[in-house]
Amino acid sequence: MDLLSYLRQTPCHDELIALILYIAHQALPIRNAFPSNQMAKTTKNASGETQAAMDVWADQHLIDELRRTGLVKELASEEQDDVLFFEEDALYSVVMDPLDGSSLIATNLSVGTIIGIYADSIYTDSVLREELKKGEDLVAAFYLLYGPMTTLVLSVGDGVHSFIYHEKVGEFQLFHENITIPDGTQYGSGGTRDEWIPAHMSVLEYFNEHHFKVRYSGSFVADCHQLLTYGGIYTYPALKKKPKGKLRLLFEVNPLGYIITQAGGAVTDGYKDTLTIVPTEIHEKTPVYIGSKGIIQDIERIYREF
Ligand code: AFP
Repeated sequence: MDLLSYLRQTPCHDELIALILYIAHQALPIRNAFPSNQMAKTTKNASGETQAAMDVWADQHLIDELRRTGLVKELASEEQDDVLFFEEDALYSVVMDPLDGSSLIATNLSVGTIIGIYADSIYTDSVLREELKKGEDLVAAFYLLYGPMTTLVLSVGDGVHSFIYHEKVGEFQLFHENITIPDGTQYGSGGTRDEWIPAHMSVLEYFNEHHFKVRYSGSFVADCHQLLTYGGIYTYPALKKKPKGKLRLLFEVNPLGYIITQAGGAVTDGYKDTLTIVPTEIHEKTPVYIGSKGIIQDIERIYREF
């Protein structure tokens, strides 16, 4: 079954279907742009990080394409300082990390594009534009993973399904239906030992006691993707000097949190489900533990002791 046939079986509005398909089909131009965009840039993004040429290329490409569709009301990108306002009457708004895992571009390891879609606006009130929506308000989230295969993993609120791009037919075909995340015994942690807070050290002790092995690539989207197969945990915790960690709530943690939760997993900042956080600004960061539900429950129990 191809992506369009799958989406037509869901209650998704026609405009949402068109938007998902349109973004999905940007996978090919993005993939094709890697060879000529290998160098690092001197520019910095809204979080103060040096951008890779591919970050800038993918960001501009998706901005231009999404503006052109007429299907997007507001677009917030990890690479842009502010929300972009497109079509006032459009039914959906998009949050995106155009290229996640940019430090891996030069190594040819897997990176991806992360997309979250809200009905109407990114804000709870599209006129006042004061309060931003929570992750649990997303109506769809998906990512494109540029690995040995081009994979799309999607949830529109009815479980998680993966699709593989078949170049000969120019279509995404269903690969795995109703993916559920197993328990697993692997973890990957961002940050360094000297930066970790005591609660996180206790979590790592728990991983050691349970004989977890390490899997951490430097690409959040790729590491979450392997969680869907093997289970376990990805974490970028609060650090001593960075209490909110590194990952962006709107662009990274919420879309992946939505997908992993739909697959029967869970996501937490150590104390609460990050999908319930009301963001105070678009580039807000949050500590994150994401993956198998039982392990997340144990992690929250460990955090309650601190
Ligand atoms: P970007 O490539 O979008 O900047 O994201 C990179 C990232 O947020 C996430 O994908 C990685 O897991 C994490 O950073 C890696 O950070 P470290 O290099 O500090 O381990």
